[in-house]
Amino acid sequence: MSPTYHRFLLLLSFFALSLCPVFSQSPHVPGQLIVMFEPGHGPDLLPELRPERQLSARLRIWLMSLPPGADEATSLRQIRNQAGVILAQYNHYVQPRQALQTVPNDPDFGDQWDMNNTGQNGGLPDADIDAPEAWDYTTGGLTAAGDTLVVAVIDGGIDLNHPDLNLWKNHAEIPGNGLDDDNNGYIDDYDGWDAYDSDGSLPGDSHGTHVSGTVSARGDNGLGVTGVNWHAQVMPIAGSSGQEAVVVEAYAYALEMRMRYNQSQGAEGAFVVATNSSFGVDFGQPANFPIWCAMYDSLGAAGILSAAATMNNNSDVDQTGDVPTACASPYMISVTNTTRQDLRNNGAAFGLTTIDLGAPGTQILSTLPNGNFGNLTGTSMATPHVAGAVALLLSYPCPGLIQQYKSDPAGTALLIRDYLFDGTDSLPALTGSTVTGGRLNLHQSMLLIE
Ligand SMILES: [Ca+2]
Ligand SMILES: [Ca+2]
Ligand SMILES: [Ca+2]
Ligand SMILES: [Ca+2]
Repeated sequence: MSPTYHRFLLLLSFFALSLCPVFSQSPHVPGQLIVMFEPGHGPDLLPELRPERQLSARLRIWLMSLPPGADEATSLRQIRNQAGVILAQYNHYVQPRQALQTVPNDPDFGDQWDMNNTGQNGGLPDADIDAPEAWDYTTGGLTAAGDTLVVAVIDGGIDLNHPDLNLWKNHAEIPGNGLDDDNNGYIDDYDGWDAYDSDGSLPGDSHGTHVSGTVSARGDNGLGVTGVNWHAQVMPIAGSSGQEAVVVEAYAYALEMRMRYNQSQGAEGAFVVATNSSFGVDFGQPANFPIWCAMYDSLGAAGILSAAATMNNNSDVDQTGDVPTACASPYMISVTNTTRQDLRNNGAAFGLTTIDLGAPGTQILSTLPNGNFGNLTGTSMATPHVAGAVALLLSYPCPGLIQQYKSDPAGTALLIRDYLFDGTDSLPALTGSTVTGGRLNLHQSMLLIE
């Protein structure tokens, strides 16, 4: 990341401070203020307030009470402007965050170390993405403005009948009648799109079923596992291997649906906020794949971030190249694979300038065909945590965030990416070998929105 670009991101973060005014007034003790005075000053400076007690003699901090009936906001503003006062604020209620963790009732959740690592099976406690802490704020599904969040999973196919998956459907399309009912250029695209055969009939696939469950298996439904999102919808698009032409057609479907949503204010298309690609061309050189790499900029311009799995071999992508994870687009987030000990899986690639962050990808429990559940390992399993995280952050109950996202989809997508990067847990195993030096942490990224 260039220094200029980093400054740009910092600037975006600064503006983001005002995105969530609803949350700027947390619950507080009525009529009480905490005031920090300059040296040589104290409660005498504010004779209309009653000093309750001194909280720090060294820092000159006092708990004070306003006179009965005083308007809190007006008083606070005046006191903040008073000479001799350094800081003044409400006396907010504070809750023990640990006790608030939102844990779903899915029976296999205890084996999902990626979401909540308790040290099960020899893991390192807290080597996880802090999902229960993040779910205190939102469990995904809708934006603050009521948009249904959709993640396009481009893979080999999917089990369309798995009872633990949240699957998107194109309700404007009538399946199987040979007509393009919604006039979007795709015939019978009711379940998604199959870019292998250019039709709406999706093949089954264990890899795609597993990846989709990590994005958004149904949470708290008493069955199986839970995804990063409990309710967001997966748009399955088949087209993760074979020829590059298939991959381009696959991405183009996700882009078309989001562009239609943007241009119709949500009346048409789908609110695709992220794509997931757990495939690629090992050691591919981006210069030879200009159209594939440029798809990420086109998707980004529409507001879509794309999570991409890097190679499953112990290589430095900065040196060797890889497609897509060496593509230059800022809207493509490249992901490597971490273990339950917070180490980089030694069969996963890295790169100080090319691979952005790590996410859990080793022995990940998720959905498998025919209603099954099971473990898989690979960068493929790491990446959907990031794609799911994009949708989870956009479900944060902040009207300002979603307003900004709709008025500036591309800029706000980069802001979300910045939250993901800045919220990572720094790990020795990733420092110096990835852009962020860290592993995804949903909760810390969510706190950056506030
Ligand atoms: Ca944790
Ligand atoms: Ca159609
Ligand atoms: Ca049709
Ligand atoms: Ca479930």
